[in-house]
Amino acid sequence: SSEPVRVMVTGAAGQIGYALVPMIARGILLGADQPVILHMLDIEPAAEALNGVRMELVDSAFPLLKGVVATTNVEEACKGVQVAIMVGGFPRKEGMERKDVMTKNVSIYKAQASALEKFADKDCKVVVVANPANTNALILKEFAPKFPAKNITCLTRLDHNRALGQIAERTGAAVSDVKNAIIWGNHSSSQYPDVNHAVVNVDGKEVPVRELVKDDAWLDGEFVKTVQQRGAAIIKARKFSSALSAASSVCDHVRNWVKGTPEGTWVSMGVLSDGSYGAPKDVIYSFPVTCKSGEWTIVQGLKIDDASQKLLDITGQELVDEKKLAYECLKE
Ligand code: NAX
Repeated sequence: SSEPVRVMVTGAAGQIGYALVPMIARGILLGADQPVILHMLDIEPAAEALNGVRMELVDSAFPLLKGVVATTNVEEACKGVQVAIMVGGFPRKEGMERKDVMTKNVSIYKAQASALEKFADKDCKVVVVANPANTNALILKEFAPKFPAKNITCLTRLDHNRALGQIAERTGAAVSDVKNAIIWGNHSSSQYPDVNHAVVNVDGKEVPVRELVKDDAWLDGEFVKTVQQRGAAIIKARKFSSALSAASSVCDHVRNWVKGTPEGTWVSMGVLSDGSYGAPKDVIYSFPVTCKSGEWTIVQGLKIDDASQKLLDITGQELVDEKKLAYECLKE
């Protein structure tokens, strides 16, 4: 069988970590025939909990799991990793301003950028989950200049999957028959979940979602809001933020990136913007992408109507503002 792939999960003692590491060890991330070695990082106050997760991984006797590194040392955690899933961060607590969260997290990502650059595999693929996900990813890119910029992405696949799920519920289709929704921009409530190119497979024929649903007011209104606000709805219902859906979407993101997307299907990923569709350059912006041979490519040539373009611009501007704020935070 093939050599094990080293996969790092930061914040591994947290909620998403607890849902994610067993998925990785079961082959959901890289395939049922790909052995893995897990590198789990967390901070000192969570060291005991992290060791508990390590013990449970041992107890699960996962056949694909060839080793576990559980550490609070970021350099040790990064050593030789080929996939880095950055979940670790400082959560927003009640009463905290956006700027306070930003200050805490961008300094974490600045520090981890150097460790990744020095110790990770030269072609390591990185996905940032921790919020503000796009801007944390941008900070990683900026402070790891020797790292290939195309290898640094952020997770908007959960939002993408939420959009597919909503369309499936509304149309009664199986979610596996729904594809090509798009999440544009920031993983925040300014994101634009766009169904204008989404299709549903009905008896072997791809039918545009708009034709099938026949309710533009719902598609442009409640659907968009539901996807944008789904995170908050989960917190309200569960008293904790999304964890299993976030973990599952991380696996979808990395698996499609490494193993490719099916012909005719695209997915949403936060990637370094080249200005496609009028998005601001040099921010991490969520686009529709296809993946092949371990590389993502932004889907080109989609027709964007005026109303949509305005929404693409708004979420883009928010990313420009966040970038500016991040640099102000780093100066302080
Ligand atoms: P938790 O607070 O349960 O876990 C975070 C873990 O990170 C903790 O164990 C903490 O000790 C650790 N940590 C803090 N600083 C660290 C550092 N410097 N190095 C390594 N580890 C560190 O949060 P959880 O619910 O797991 O969520 C994790 C992050 O994902 C949050 O920032 C959250 O906002 C973000 N999310 C992003 C989503 C996305 O789609 N992009 C969706 C889910 C989630 O809300």
